[in-house]
Formats: sequence, structure tokens, C-alpha cells
Amino acid sequence: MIDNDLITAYRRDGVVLLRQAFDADWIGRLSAGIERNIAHPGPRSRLWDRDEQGRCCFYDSQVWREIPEYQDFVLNSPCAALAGRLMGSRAVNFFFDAIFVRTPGAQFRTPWHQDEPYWSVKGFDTCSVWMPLVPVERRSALEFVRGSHLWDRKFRQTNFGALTGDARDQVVFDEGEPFPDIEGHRDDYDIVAWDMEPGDAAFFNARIIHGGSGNLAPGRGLKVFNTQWLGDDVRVCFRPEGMDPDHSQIMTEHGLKPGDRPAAPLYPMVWQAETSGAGAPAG
Ligand SMILES: O=C(O)CCC(=O)C(=O)O
Repeated sequence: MIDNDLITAYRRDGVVLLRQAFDADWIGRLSAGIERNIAHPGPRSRLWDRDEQGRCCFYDSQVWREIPEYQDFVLNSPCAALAGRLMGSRAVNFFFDAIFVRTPGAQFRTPWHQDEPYWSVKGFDTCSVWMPLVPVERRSALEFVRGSHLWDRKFRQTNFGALTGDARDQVVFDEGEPFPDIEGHRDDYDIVAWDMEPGDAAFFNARIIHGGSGNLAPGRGLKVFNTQWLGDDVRVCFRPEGMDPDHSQIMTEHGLKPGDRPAAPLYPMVWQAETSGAGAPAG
């Protein structure tokens, strides 16, 4: 499924859409997992933006070890191999899972942002996988500013803590340029998104600017399962502005320190490239 044209596009654009990357069995299992997750929310679960009609977005993350369907997907689905081949990495470690479940008609759009500035790791070789488990129209799908992962500019990102009101989510960026007003000047940016079916997935670099995934038509909900994968150059990095999700405590408890490669048991290596023998990745 991953040919040289796709690998080139991933490097150049920072995002590629893979149609029918996951079969109905995976979609069914993850859908069952989301129901289990909603019934048993994890400690990081949040409700984003409940409006006066009760429409909202349920968010949870880092529950893959508690939800067997998620764990199965992380360890046994083709996802790690697809991410590894797109990144051109020798090995891929799992980072974390996130789910976004919008109730029918929810309007809330995730603000434009980049992921890496919030993370407790740093590196170019990253791959996030945004998988809707129900059909989604382009206007309600995640949008990307093509090529923005290569801009090499430091922006002050949104403080998502202002949306959730939760003290644990506060990440306050007071260095860098103001974030560009993309919504106010959409025609100035190369924005891509797609109508997507269950099984389709957007694979994207954590430096690409992305946002959206709301604006639902009346009666239409959205269930998204999202996984983040780490390739060869990624190392642990604790950030003074805060982190979301903040893994610094759990990393430290597991003996990981800035500059280390994320490793099992928190971040299992799920895939390795076939090698001719010498130089196989360790750890
Ligand atoms: O689906 C959403 O609302 C946000 C997704 C997102 O920002 C991400 O996957 O990094």
C-alpha cells in the first residue's frame, strides 16, 4: 500500500490520506472499544465545549492499556507498519491514543494548532493517524495546512486548557510568533481535507498545522480514534511552557529522561523495518 510516491508526498506535504487502510473488523473492534471507553472514562477524559443544547465533544487519551480493543489495534493492526514506512523509519514506537467523540450536530471545531510543541518528545519523525469510525463529510473532517510541517517557525499555540477549564491542561506559550489567523484568511493557505469513510485514515506529521473536525450537520455525529507513532529521531523533551498530554511524571518514574529514546513498557516498539541483518534497531 505504501509506495515511493506516497512516501515522497508524506515528506513533502506532511499529510497523506490512505483509503481503506483498515478493514471492517478493525473498525468494528475500535467502535466497540469507544463504547467501552465512554462507559469507563479514563482519568484524562474531558468534555470539550458543551453548548446550550448539550452538544459536546468527549475526549479521552492514554487509555490503550485499559481498553482491550485499543490495545489490540495498537499492537496488532497494520497501523505501526504503515506509519513506519511513511516516515522511512527503521523502528516505530507507540506514543499514545486519543479519542474525539462529537454528539450529533456539534459545531465545536478544534482550533488550528501543531501537535509537537505540546508533546513530551521532540523530533521530525512522527506520525499521527486520524481515523473516523463513521462517515464524515469534508466540512467536518480534520483539516491540514499542506507543507506547514516544514515551515521551521515557532508559533504561540492555543492553550487548550482555556477550552477545558482544567488546571491539568494549561500549556501557556509565551515565546514565538503569534499563531497565524488561518480561519480569517483561509484562501491564503493550502488547506486540505477529505470526505472520509470508516477504514480511511489521515496520516500526518506532528509539526503540520491542523484543526477543524466539527461543524457537523444536524443529526450527524463523529467518532474518531487517533494514534500517535514515533520514528527514528524522536527523543524525550520536557518543555517549560507545559505539555499536553504531560508524560513527564510517568516518563521520569520509568527512568526516561530528556534526550532518551522513548521505550517500552510505556512506549512499546511495535514495528521494525526488515533489515539485511546488520544494524537492526535495539530497545
Ligand atoms: O479531531 C479533532 O477534533 C482534533 C484532532 C487533532 O487535533 C489531532 O488528532 O491531533
